[in-house]
Order: sequence, then structure tokens, then C-alpha cells
Amino acid sequence: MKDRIQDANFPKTEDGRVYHLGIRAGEVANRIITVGSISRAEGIAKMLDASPKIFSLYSERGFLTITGCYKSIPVSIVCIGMGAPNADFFIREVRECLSGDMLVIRLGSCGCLTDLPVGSLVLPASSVACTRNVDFDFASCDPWDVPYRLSKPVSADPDLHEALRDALDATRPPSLKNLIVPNAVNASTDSFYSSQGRQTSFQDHNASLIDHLKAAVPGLTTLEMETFWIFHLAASWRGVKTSSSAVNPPLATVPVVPAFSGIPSRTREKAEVLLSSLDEDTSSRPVIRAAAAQMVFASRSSQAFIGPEQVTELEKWSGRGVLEALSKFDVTPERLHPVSGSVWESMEHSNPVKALL
Ligand code: R1P
Repeated sequence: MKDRIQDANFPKTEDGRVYHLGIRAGEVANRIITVGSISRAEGIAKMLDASPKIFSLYSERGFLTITGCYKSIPVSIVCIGMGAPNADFFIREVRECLSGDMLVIRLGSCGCLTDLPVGSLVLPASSVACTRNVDFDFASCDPWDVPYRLSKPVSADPDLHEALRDALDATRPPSLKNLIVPNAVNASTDSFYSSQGRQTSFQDHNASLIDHLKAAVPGLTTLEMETFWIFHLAASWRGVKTSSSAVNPPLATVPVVPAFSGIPSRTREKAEVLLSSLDEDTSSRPVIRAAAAQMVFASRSSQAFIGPEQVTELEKWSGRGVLEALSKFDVTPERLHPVSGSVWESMEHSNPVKALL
């Protein structure tokens, strides 16, 4: 770390760069495609407009942000690596750098629990989280507890989901017959191994996990590691900043029922004021919309794994489809980040096509 950081609550450098992604306002666009691998990000970046030169920032913590224009619309490609904590850094730090709406499409790989062939494109309409229960005694197997926990489902943004399906249909190369499966159900896990039911040298007590998951979640099709947290943060963001002193529910060491009756009365009054003010004028509040396209790399039923040539053609098609979905998705100008001072301001000036519009 070279820079002086201000504010321990939301750490930023003196010039406004967020701590882990390293970007600041004006370097990330409202329309974002997020991926797990650098090569996927760089492959999609090749589809951006040739002129002007794109902005690219590789942070010390391994996040890569690429911002450019696709058909003259500002878009960003953000490579976040793997897992829920990185998805959390990504959503929160990008949100902090943006004014207006945030449109996020995750383009990731996944394992498939049904008999879909590798190379299929699955679009989850909802996702659940499956996490390792760290209170379970994995060494000696506790008969009174469960080794894995399953969350309630959270939905994708229905409009962005539909736009993504249409764009993937429209951009399909004639030679590719791969299936597109919309309205699917995904589970995001906190481990590639343990909570995805893989057998390793660890005592994970997960031999029947996939059967349990399929029985508990109707329509469950894919397993991966980020979608749930992206959908969950998108759905739970309320579009305003809250004071950290506004609501302080107590910590608990046992399961709790969320209820305001458990909050001291003065805090309850503050919470009620805060929530009622949030309910006004919801239409003008910025939103986070999230959707996902998941490329089936592994079939957990046949044990097949996709080959490198198929990955190349699938990423090319789906990358193009996601860029089309994002760029065509209607966002009114007042819901977009200001052009002034952004990296796409210079793009506008140096792009004669855009200047004429
Ligand atoms: C595991 O191999 C990784 O691949 C999947 C999982 O969600 C996890 O991040 O996604 P990406 O291909 O986008 O990284």
C-alpha cells in the first residue's frame, strides 16, 4: 500500500480511490459486465470500440477494471476473481464510485446438476446460497446439527434477465447449437469443494449434499460461487446512504427472528423514521439491477469438462451477448453517472461518431 488512506469506515485514498478495486468516480460506467478470469475480461475488452483507447486499471488486490465504449455506450468490464468476499468488494466499491443506476451482468462458469451438455448457457432467474456450517463438528460428525446451510432464494432483475436472454439469442453465431436455458435456479457456494459436494481428503460430510440440494431447491440447475451475493446485494441496496448510528440491532449467538421489538425504543424510533423516509419517491431513487449468464464448464452428472476451443467460442459469443444486452438496456440520462470528469468524457470528445449524435 503506497497511498495514504482516509476514513476507516469506507477507506479511500486522498484522491478518492476505493481501497481494493483502486478506482474512483468517473472510471467505472453504469453498465458493467463482471467476470472471474483475466483472460475472459481481456477477450471481451477486444470487442469494445477501437477508438478511443480504453481505460484499464489492475489493482494491487487483483481486481481489473476496464472501461470503454461498446457501440458508443460507456461500459465497464470488471474482473473480480472468485468467491463471495470478492463479489462483495466489487458491488460495494463500484457502487461507491457511481451516481445513478448500476447494471451488472455476471458472466461466469458453472457446474451443472442436470443433464445439460457442457457449453450450455444457463441464465438464473434466482439463486440460493449454500454455505458450510462452521458450527458443525466436522471432525467427529455432530448428529444434532447440519453440515451445510441453505438460504432463501433471491431473484435476478427480471427486465435485465429478459434482455440478456434476447441478446444471447440474437448474437448466437450460426455454427453454434449450444442451448440457452433461461429462468433457471442457481446455488452459489462458499467453497468450490466442500459445499459443492466434491470429495477430497477433508472430512466434509458432503457425500449426499447434491441430492439434498436438488430435493430442497426445485429447478436447481447450476452451482458456482458469486451470483447469489451479487443478486442479494443488488436487491437489498436501498439507494441512499444511512448513518451507521441509525439502527444497531444487537449481535446474537443463537438464531434470531428479525423484529423491531428487540431493538431499544429510542433506536426503534430512529429506525421507523429512517424507513418511512425511504419509502417516499422510490421511482427517482437509483437502483442496482443484476442478472447472470453461466457457462456450463462441468457436468456434475456425466463428469464431462469443457475443452479449451469450446471455451473460446462460448466466451466470445456470450461476451458479445452481454455487451449487447447492457448497451441496449434503456437508462434515461438523468439516471447515468455525469459525463463531466469521467474517462468516457474524453472518449466522447475523441469519438467523431458519438460527437455527431
Ligand atoms: C471456480 O472455478 C470459479 O469458477 C466459477 C465459480 O463461480 C468460481 O469463481 O466462476 P468464474 O469462471 O467466473 O470464476
